[in-house]
Amino acid sequence: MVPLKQVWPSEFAERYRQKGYWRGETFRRVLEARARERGDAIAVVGGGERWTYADLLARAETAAAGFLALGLQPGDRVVVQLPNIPQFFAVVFGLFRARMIPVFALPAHRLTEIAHFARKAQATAYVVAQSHEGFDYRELADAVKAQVPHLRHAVVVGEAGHHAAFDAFRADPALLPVEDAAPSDVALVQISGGSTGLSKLIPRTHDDYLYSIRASNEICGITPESVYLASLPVSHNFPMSSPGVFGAIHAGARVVMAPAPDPATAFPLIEQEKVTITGLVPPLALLWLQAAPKTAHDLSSLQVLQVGGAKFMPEPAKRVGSVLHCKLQQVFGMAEGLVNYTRLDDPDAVVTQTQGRKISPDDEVLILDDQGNAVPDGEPGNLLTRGPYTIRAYHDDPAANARSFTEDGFYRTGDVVRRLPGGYLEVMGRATDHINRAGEKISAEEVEDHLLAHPQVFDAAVVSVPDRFLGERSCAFIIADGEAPRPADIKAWMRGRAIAAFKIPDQIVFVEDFATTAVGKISRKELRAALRAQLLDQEKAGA
Ligand code: AMP
Ligand code: DBH
Repeated sequence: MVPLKQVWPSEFAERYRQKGYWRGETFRRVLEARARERGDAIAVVGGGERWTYADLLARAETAAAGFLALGLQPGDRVVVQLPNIPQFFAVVFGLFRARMIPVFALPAHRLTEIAHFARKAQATAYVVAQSHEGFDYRELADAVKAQVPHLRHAVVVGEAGHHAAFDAFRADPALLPVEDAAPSDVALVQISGGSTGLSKLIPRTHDDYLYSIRASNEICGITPESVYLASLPVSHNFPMSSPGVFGAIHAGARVVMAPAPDPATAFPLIEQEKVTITGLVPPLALLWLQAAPKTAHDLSSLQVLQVGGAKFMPEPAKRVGSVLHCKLQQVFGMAEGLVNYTRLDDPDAVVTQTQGRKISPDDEVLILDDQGNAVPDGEPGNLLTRGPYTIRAYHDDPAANARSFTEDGFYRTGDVVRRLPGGYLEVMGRATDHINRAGEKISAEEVEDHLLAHPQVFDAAVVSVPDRFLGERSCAFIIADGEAPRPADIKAWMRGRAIAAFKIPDQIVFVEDFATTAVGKISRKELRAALRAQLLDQEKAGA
């Protein structure tokens, strides 16, 4: 079994500890401390439930006992795929209490992705909600168990059917481990959007993740009086940790779980719960800007709207203040680590035109040309980084690690940025071929690989195309093998591959050949670029 770890060279680890970034905190101790200090304060609201910090601790301990009673062991990995419901926190803090490691999947993931995460993490259990947005996760759990033999247990929040019922877990203090995890242990596993091939696993330690959360709280002004609305799916790194729901819990503040991020769901919650801060991806921010002037709901409690995950354009950015009567904060982060924020007291021009600056004085940021030389300030270049909360390696993936990390431990983000005065970054684009569809990262290669499995597909290239609403959409160029199927049939067939719906191409264009590749020496990367340029030219000519 490949051990799950994340290690910084000792001279770095020592420095990060000595500077007080890594404080020896663990998630278990954070919750225990909050329950001691603020036991009666409301921690989590959602789905008709209101849990105090004392309730949350008790529920986490019950969950921990339940997982252990199933026969799971400390150190086990557990794939967690839950929508924004309060039980998310009972499950996750329960796993922390039992010294088990959550692997976070998004609600949109399906069999292909879940089986991949479960295999890669050698997970022994899978936690789902009975259903969400019309999809039955219990059936998915059956399918995952059938494919992944070491995944022995599925635990269901709600009606469990023949699976283990989370609601039937019983407290049993005798089962709980006495010893806590070490702060340098892996606390949880995030999933990378993945620029090449399948998603990679990102192991984050208590030390590094809690540092990024604590520092984010300071930058974002989170206090015990804050109310954070989880609008985006909480399993995503942004609403989880920048500062997100864990930031709120670290501060002893309140988390409100929105079952969906649309204005019709979120606005009443903002009014009822006096929400002070939330985070959105740009397309949702556009929807909120459209809906806010017409709403009857009182949004005046909202102090900060964070926007991140994909580039927020300056024009809509300028409207946030006057339309939503709150501050905009741009957030440019990645599950691998580095997070940049505009600061709450920055001038408007900085907030609307940059994606912020790094959290930590010890975040090392390099902007290099393709030869590896530093570019002058103001010029675009490839962003590389290392620091006290940026990973040094993906889990069990030597090929990806060789590609993604330099020998001296810098992570190649794949983003093209330029440095502005004060160390602020502007995201200009990216060097890799993933598609950033409304903040969901899609690997072109992964989608091409699915398309190539279709009997009538001879070759396929998937590219990103600018989209007014999504920011980017995906377009698949396909050379048919014989008669071309209808695009709708290709899409229906893709759905049958049991993958997240956001990976199904938005647009499908059949072509006779990839003319530019006739010589066969051009790279797929150049092919994608050529096809993309061709499409944009055609659209321009047609417009
Ligand atoms: P992931 O590695 O899947 O966590 O996705 C992180 C990537 O999302 C970054 O490397 C950027 O490409 C993109 N991203 C995140 N936030 C922003 C932002 N505010 N502006 C532009 N791109 C962003
Ligand atoms: O897109 C991201 O992955 C992201 C965006 C903003 C992120 O991981 C984060 C903040 O922490």
